[in-house]
Amino acid sequence: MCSGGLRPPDPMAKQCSRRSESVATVPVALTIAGSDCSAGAGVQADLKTFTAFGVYGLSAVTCTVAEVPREVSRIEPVTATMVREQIEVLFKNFQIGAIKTGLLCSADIVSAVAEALQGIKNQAASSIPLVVDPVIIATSGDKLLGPGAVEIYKNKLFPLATLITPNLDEAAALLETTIKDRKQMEHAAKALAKKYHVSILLKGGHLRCDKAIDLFFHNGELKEFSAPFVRNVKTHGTGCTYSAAIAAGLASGGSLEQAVSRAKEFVTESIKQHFRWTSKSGYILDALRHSF
Ligand code: PXL
Repeated sequence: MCSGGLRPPDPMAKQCSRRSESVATVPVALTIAGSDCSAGAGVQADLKTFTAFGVYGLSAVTCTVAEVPREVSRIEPVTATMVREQIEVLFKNFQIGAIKTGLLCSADIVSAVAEALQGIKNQAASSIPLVVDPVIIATSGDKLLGPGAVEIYKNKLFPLATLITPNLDEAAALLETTIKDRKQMEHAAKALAKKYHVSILLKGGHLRCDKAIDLFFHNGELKEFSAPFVRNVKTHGTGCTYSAAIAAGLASGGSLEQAVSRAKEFVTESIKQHFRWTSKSGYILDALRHSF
């Protein structure tokens, strides 16, 4: 039976109009990194961080890592062609405000990422900030990067970076030296900035003093970011979280210094408020709580 013009209001129509009124545009950031199945590091940590900053996170996965916080059991790379395709399809479609790289796994993948980002840079009117976290060794001590990859970082990826965020071991490996105290940290941060013409955030957490001291060398000036060292937390993924938080700050339009400062607060809080479980074999499993 046809009821003519006396149809009841369509509830879906109301919902749709309400939805379209509240459509929001948020900043977008991209992580190019590995997948950590225990979700404390890698792409999983990065996406949680982007979300905590109110940034929409995209990901290009470089490898799959089977691991738990204290042990890496297996790493398998994605093909370099597939990594490149993920990056290119995302750039063709999204307005990406900042990029970070994490674990890139092999020399071939570092090279593919650098070539893809160089191609995008050549096409774009302005360059997109790039934070490079040069992940070489896991917190557990496991080697994460294949042979020859460090050379490709130096020659192809660092020249595209806005900021490089090594920890002490990574900076020491890049400079082929050792870094044991605050003074040597300062030398290393300046030496890396000079060598690669880029800003440096050297993370000193591994010095294990009362404070977690990071040195930021930017535009010829050295600035210290420090926070009380949080003891007895056996977590991993702090480096991933830190660089993702910086990328989120940059995607949101902040300056590099503002982004680093806020990221340091975020990492410190995320460690302080960590989660804890006991594994089936009796080990403690800690994980960052990605929040302010
Ligand atoms: O924390 C370094 C790191 C980065 N990326 C992935 C990892 C790890 C540590 O294990 O698995 C994917």
